[in-house]
Amino acid sequence: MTETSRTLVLLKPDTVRRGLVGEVLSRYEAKGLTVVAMQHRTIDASIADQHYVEHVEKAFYPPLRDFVTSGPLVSLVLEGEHAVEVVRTLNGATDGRAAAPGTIRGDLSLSNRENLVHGSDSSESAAREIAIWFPDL
Ligand code: RTP
Ligand code: MG
Repeated sequence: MTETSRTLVLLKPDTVRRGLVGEVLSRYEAKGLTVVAMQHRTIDASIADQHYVEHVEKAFYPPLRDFVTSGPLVSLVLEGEHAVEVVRTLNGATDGRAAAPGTIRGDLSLSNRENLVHGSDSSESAAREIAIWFPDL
């Protein structure tokens, strides 16, 4: 039997501002992943700090926090075969300037910070992040 898993994805404020929500979402759906939860919201710093707990002490965090709280974003849970790894592959490398063509960041971002999307980096991270964004799921 095929095993399915879930991952937490953010379409960050640059995706919403640039009108790329449909473009990015369609790539996940076209790949075969299923949207099982989705919300459009603007977060405050405390949610950002919880989500990015591994980064809060890093030098790049203050501008990252300003960015992710700068306007509405779309949070979603995607489900499918190897969802965590598949989303990371579709997203591409962190820095849009270095990300491979064909990936979301490689095709659509020129930034190391405003890189359009977030995807959980492990199944443990996915469980932790889904509990933050969708506590009722
Ligand atoms: P994400 O968590 O958003 O899926 O991205 P990632 O795993 O590829 O990257 P990560 O290392 O977890 O960094 C989280 C987000 O912080 C911003 N960032 N800025 N040096 C910098 O200025 C820098 N490094 C990372 C990016 O928005 C990155 O996605
Ligand atoms: Mg990460």
